[in-house]
Amino acid sequence: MRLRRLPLKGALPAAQQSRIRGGRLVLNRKEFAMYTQAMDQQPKEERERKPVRSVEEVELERRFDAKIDAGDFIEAKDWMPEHYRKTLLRQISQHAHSEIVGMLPEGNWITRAPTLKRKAILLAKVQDEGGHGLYLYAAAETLGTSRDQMIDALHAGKAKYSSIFNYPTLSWADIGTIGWLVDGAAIMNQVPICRCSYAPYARAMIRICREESFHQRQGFDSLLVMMRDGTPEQRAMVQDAVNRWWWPCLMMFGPPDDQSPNSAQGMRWGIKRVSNDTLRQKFVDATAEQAKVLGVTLPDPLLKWNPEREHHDFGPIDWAEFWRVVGGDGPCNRERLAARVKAWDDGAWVRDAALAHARKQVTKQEAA
Ligand code: BYC
Repeated sequence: MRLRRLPLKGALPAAQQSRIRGGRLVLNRKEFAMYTQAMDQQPKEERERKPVRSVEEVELERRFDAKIDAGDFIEAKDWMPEHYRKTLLRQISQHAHSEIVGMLPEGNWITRAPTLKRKAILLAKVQDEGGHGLYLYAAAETLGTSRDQMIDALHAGKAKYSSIFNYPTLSWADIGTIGWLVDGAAIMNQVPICRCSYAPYARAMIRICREESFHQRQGFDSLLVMMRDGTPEQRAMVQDAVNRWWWPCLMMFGPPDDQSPNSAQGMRWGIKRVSNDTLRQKFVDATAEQAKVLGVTLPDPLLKWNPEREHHDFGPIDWAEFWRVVGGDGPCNRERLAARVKAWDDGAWVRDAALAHARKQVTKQEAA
């Protein structure tokens, strides 16, 4: 079988470098560990120094830029600038962590779902989130960092995940509201990523978006049933949930465009197709109409259709709260991280058993 060395590293002897084997990436852990350590330990002035680039590298970058400009996809085996690789790794791994941590607030209500039908729907949805996390870890691994390294960064508090999952789920209506608003915001943000320039991420997003659309609809349906056929207490419960989730959902799209350090480059590379503020506005416009159908009020006295802009105006977002939550000081940050670390530790026996089974298979194959 033909082996092809990846053009990423040069620090190890050729025999120890990572390769593409039969179309699959075969990682050398030692190589990647060396690589990330080197990144972390460089002094600031060295990190900021523009690297000397060979003629070959300049030509590779020119070809890469031309591909991006033509709207072509970049595959894992293609040459890519180091900063493009790191930006994607940051975004995809954060996205994967969000899906996995996102299982927790809803998982909290599986045992308390009010009917068998709602329990089955919620179980399927939470399992879907787990699946999304796995597709995304797999997409991120094609960029040369192992899933273990990404999970370690999450558990060490070094990696981000979506701010929205640091809020508590206080009533059953929170589950419908997460489906309607959180998944609704997720779809708005994620549909453009189906056209992301990095093909493995775009492919994962196509599958994910199909499932997210079911998630959003089941949430809306659950709230509609309570609002139409429920008691006054149940309707009040829905309104209370919407009041608590509305503003954190608007924060999901990230900081305003003029305060978003990664947007310009992300857009240039076709990683991001639509800006944070544009997506937020689209979400407000869509949900303001859906709220009328549900019969709930969105908790913003300034929310109003503006015929000149042909969009809804809305009130100011509390960005200090957003940065507090992103910085680790939201209502549930500590609880969420502790739950993930515990799940990892409790699952050690499963990983050990899987490894023992794999070893047995190899021994059997070698003996045959
Ligand atoms: N929460 O320059 P910016 C789901 C960070 S899963 C936390 O605009 P960028 C679901 C940002 O990372 C939802 N951090 O960044 C799952 C950056 O920090 P670093 C997750 C945030 O990347 C289960 C800094 O702020 N979706 O929906 O250009 C059940 C400056 O921001 C947040 C995705 O991950 C936030 N909300 O744009 C139900 C989608 N916002 O990394 C639902 C993929 C910003 O420089 N990701 N930050 O230290 C994206 O589309 C983009 O990464 C973002 C941010 C729009 C989120």
